[in-house]
Amino acid sequence: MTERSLVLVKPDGFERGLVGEVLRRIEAKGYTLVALQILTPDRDRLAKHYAEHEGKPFYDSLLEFMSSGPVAAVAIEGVRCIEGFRSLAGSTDPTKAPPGSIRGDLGRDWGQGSTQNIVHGSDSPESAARELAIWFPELSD
Ligand code: IDP
Ligand code: MG
Repeated sequence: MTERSLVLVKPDGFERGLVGEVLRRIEAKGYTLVALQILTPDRDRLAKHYAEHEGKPFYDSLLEFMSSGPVAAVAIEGVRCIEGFRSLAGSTDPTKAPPGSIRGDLGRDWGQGSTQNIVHGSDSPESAARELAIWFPELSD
């Protein structure tokens, strides 16, 4: 079934000029770009987006990192694109993410408090709906 997912090119990826490379991989995989916006997210938006991580040791540094500069927010579409983009992204820790994935090919540990791993991707249909409403309310019916 066709579904939508939220992808973010995080501040590290944006600063390194990797937005085009991430979009290239999404398009090469065959998913469609539905909406794209460049913005520096404020803490309110990030607190909603990362609500599940509130209280974890890395939460404050995560919000600090994510609000440190522009991100590219992208709504993508395709059959099983939620699962598919998670596969393109690779595992959370870029040191261990497999070569061939975005995080494995382009990411590394920079010794920062919050893991800088270039991209975010929704992890389930429920998360995708919740996150798309936060970043692209205009797409909701
Ligand atoms: P995901 O992005 O692969 O879905 P999550 O567990 O949802 O990973 O964590 C959200 C983000 O929080 C990660 O992408 C990473 O930037 C950061 N993060 C996760 N776990 C840690 C950690 O143990 N230390 C530092 N930062 C972390
Ligand atoms: Mg996650």
